[in-house]
Amino acid sequence: MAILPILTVPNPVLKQVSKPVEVVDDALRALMDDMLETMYDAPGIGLAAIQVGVAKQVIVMDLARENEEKEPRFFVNPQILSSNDERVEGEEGCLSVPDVFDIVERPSKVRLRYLDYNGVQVEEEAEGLYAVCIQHEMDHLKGVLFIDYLSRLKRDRAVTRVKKLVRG
Ligand code: GNR
Ligand code: NI
Repeated sequence: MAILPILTVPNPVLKQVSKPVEVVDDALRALMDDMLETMYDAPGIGLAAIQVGVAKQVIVMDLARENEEKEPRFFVNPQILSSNDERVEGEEGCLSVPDVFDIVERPSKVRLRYLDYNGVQVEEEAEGLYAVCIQHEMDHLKGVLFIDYLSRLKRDRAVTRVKKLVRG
């Protein structure tokens, strides 16, 4: 297991579109294990492979609170089958845009299909924080960041702030 460096804006790699995974094998599980360790270390509740520079459709997530038992989730080649017409506003942050938080509006529920850690296909409904997080992560797979939904002024300010933060 290893903690991998997390890319931050304005790294152009974050804009890349991730490719579907062909097989869920031990090499992919090793990547997912490293991503999970990296996410816990950050700490964050989700991480897409592109955030560690790998353009594959892979996401890890754990929505358990600090005092709860860990509940790691793994998503390979996730698809949104349908989403609710209802929209909810939630405050989002991103490990690739550290220290920036803002409100994003998204569908309140989504129906998902993905392969799990063992390559088994799963279909399920996500709502609440799960729905917000999976949509945030799936945006990463398309090269989209939550700041892309903000005004240009807010986005530019966010990038400037992160550049300064990262330089120290
Ligand atoms: O840790 C994270 N928290 C978070 C909070 C609200 C909405 C989405 C997220 S995901 C984020 C980690 C991250 O950047 N994943 O891509
Ligand atoms: Ni993110």
